[in-house]
Amino acid sequence: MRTSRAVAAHAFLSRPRPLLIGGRFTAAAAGRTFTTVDPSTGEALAEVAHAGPEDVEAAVAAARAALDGAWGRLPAAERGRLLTRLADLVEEHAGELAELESLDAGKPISRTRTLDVPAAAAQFRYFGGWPTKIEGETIPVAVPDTLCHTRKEPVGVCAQIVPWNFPLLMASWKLGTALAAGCTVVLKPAQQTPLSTLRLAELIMEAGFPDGTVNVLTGDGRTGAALVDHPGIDKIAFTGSTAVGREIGAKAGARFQRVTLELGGKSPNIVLPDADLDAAIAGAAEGIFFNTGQACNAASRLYAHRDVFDQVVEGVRERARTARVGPALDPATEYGPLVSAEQYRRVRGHLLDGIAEGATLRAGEVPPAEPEGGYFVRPALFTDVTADMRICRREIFGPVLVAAPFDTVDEAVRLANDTEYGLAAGVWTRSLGAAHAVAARLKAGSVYLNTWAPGDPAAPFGGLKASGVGREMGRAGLDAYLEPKTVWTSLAP
Ligand code: TXE
Repeated sequence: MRTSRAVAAHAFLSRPRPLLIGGRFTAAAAGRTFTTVDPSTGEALAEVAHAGPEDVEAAVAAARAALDGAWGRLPAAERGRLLTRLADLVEEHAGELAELESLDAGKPISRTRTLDVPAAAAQFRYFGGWPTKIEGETIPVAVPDTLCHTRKEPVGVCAQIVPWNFPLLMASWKLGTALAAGCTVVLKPAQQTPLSTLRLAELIMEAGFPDGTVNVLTGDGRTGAALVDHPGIDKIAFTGSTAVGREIGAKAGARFQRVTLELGGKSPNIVLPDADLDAAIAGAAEGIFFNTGQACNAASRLYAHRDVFDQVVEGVRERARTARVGPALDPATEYGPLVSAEQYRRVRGHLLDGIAEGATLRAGEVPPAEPEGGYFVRPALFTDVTADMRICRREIFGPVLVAAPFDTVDEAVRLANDTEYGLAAGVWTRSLGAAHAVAARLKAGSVYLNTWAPGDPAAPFGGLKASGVGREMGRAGLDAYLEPKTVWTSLAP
């Protein structure tokens, strides 16, 4: 077991990690476990319970019992208090959570300390304010002697399936919203990165949430599929690949389950000729290389006006060349390894694809066929690309940028929108008018003007087309966990 330098996380890593079902930490019914690995070294980190169908059954039953019982009866103010308490606990244990996240996901400690963990706490704090503000409406109906009003009720038992690129943050996005709405949850972290969520599960119980309100099942896609297929699930919230999202969306549609899907992207970043080029270059590089490119809203396609193209490419190339790639626990590391050997092979395959298609690799390199220790891939940049190349169309989910010039704004907008995805898009320009005119024409759930990917729990996030269905965070995210019920009352004398 590799625990060196992870001081705060040491105790947590030294024991096998159980499931959370109905308020009890328990081994999987069938006794199965799996190993989670440190992507910075390729070495084993911890043994984790692998939930099977019996565990899914027990967790869904526990979530239903909590919904119909102690959790369902809590006043809204109490739900808010528990969420706020959880935010406090996440902050109190920030050092340990950051270490666990860095070890398990390969995310640089400088980022998990300043971004992932504080942002997770902020989710719970923001959503802790919502329960007492969830109000129905009085409807001015034309029916005589009649009162018509709506109640906003929780959707019910929710299956929440999260990926490995922001394990703690994605869990907190999903949990904060569901719990604020009064739902109960069975949460499944990704098999690559279960540890921070399992520590969060302990904090949830410490905060005082009633047994069964949140259940955590660790396991792989089979565990996720068993959860999705359980008839006791009222809503599914999924973040992951478009392929699995399509499958889940079809199943949910057939059963009339509520569903939100946050899927892949191939987001365009447009640099107009009047842009502040230093800012645009820094934003373009960080937009794709952040989290080693493993972000659904990564700025993976760069379109720069022909007049500034060479300068922008040179700036990004220099940034890629000097980027500090290293182990996650090294405080100097800017970009860590990819999350798994599988992701390493996938990204390597995309790099080979780009070269075979005739693109020019201007920065980065094809790593060895098999990882030597950690799963490191240096930031890469392709030019001489055409829109039909696979590296321009497929989500790579690694630190690989494709860059192409354009001559007119119309051409930039056409190139930007020429994708099956629609998650995010960016524009860099000093002209406020041009920024907003282009933003209005971009088919994306989020548009960033002279910035890339700021976020806030109050701001909705989600995609169009193959990037998903629905929004998370903010009021729009909360609405996805609420059902309006229309109540008619006769006031006839
Ligand atoms: O995703 P999966 P993978 C993209 C990215 C990446 C690719 C593959 O392009 O290279 O997907 O990653 C669970 N029913 N994104 O294979 O399989 C799984 O256990 C129910 C984009 O890791 O979709 C995990 O918890 N659940 C993305 C979660 O789904 C299933 C983030 C995601 O795994 C399941 C991650 C099934 N049949 C990958 N199969 C983003 N939008 O940010 C798997 N799972």
